Amino acid sequence: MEMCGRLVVVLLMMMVGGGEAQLSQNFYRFSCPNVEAIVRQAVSKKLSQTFVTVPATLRLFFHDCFVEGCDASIMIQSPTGDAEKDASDNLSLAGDGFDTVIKAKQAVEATCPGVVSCADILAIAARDVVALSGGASFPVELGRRDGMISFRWRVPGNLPQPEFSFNLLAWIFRKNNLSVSDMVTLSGGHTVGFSHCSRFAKRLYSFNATNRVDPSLDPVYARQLMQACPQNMNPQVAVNMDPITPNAFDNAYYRDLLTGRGMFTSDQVLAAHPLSRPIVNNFASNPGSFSSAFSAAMVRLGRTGVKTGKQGQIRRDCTRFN
Ligand code: HEM
Ligand SMILES: *[C@@H]1O[C@H](CO)[C@@H](O)[C@H](O)[C@H]1NC(C)=O
Ligand SMILES: *[C@@H]1O[C@H](CO)[C@@H](O)[C@H](O)[C@H]1NC(C)=O
Ligand SMILES: CC(=O)N[C@H]1CO[C@H](CO)[C@@H](O)[C@@H]1O
Repeated sequence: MEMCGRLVVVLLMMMVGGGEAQLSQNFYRFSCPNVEAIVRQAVSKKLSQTFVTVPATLRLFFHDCFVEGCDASIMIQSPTGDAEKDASDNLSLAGDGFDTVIKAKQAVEATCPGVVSCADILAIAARDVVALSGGASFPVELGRRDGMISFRWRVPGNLPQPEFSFNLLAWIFRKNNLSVSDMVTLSGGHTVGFSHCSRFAKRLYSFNATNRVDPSLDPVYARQLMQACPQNMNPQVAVNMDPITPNAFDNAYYRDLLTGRGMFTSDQVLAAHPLSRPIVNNFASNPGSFSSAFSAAMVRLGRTGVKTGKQGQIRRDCTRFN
């Protein structure tokens, strides 16, 4: 009887497990076999127009995944301005990331209408921009469905902030099933792209009661940043986050951290904390281990809160629910 009960439980668990659709690398092999080539072509074309395609698309993927899961909820445009993309955290999401996904979706729809989700197109595009700017390429998992929820009020608290402590950062990544190691690795995304001065000005001008300038900043770098970002600057001004090789997806970000040139507190704490410092040291001197770790961490990021099977929908227009 006892044995029988256990068997039923095991069988039930197997059925539930088996019924739960999973992401897979060849999800569209019959329904849209060329999807990856089509997306890549659209991404390459966009990249040939502007490099911003790279950081904009990568950051868009990260913000999408951390709010409601990787379900293209970030893409929704609301006539009343209350969608996820309208949250203040998204104010600085570059339009070129949205445009990349919209263009890629149009190209995919022309060949395989109504089959490929916007969430998957964003995941493929994020993989492609990394590879096209000198980073590693990796097989991307597919089969995500597009979400039905996108509200600006659901963003606060889900995205990490540049002034966050190590523990707060680690907690917010943990919530998304990502480890400290994944967090250090994915933060390497800051090897490309820009930050607006307002996101780190406090470190230059009003750090705390004893230090006007954040003492963890290299003093020469701090002076350069003050020149680029004078007090009362134009809020549109943005600076490269990786001062060494801003347009290459390489491991320079980690060398920046070791020399006090992390842009945000959230970057610099990774070089200071005993749990992350060894990882930073390894990536700084070992580009190959950064590349392979980044590929694996992107795959894990891409599994965050995904909808599969009959959940959600395949949006026809990424910016609107069907
Ligand atoms: C660890 C916590 C993180 C924090 C606190 C953080 C915060 C920020 C902030 C404040 C900016 C500047 C936005 C602006 O002023 O325009 C930024 C830019 C960026 N972030 Fe992060 N980020 C984090 C992790 C990540 C991750 C995991 C990725 C992707 C793997 C990523 C990719 C980017 C990219 C590519 C940019 C440049 C965007 C552009 O140039 O358009 N970030 N981040
Ligand atoms: C200011 O920051 C420094 C460096 O992080 C720290 O040692 C010091 O205790 C802080 N002072 C105050 C008043 O918070
Ligand atoms: C984290 O993993 C657990 C167990 O697999 C899963 O139930 C949960 O939905 C995941 N959370 C996210 C945000 O993906
Ligand atoms: C790119 C984009 O849609 N940014 C929006 C982010 O949110 C602010 C409001 O908080 C909008 O004004 C931006 O247009």
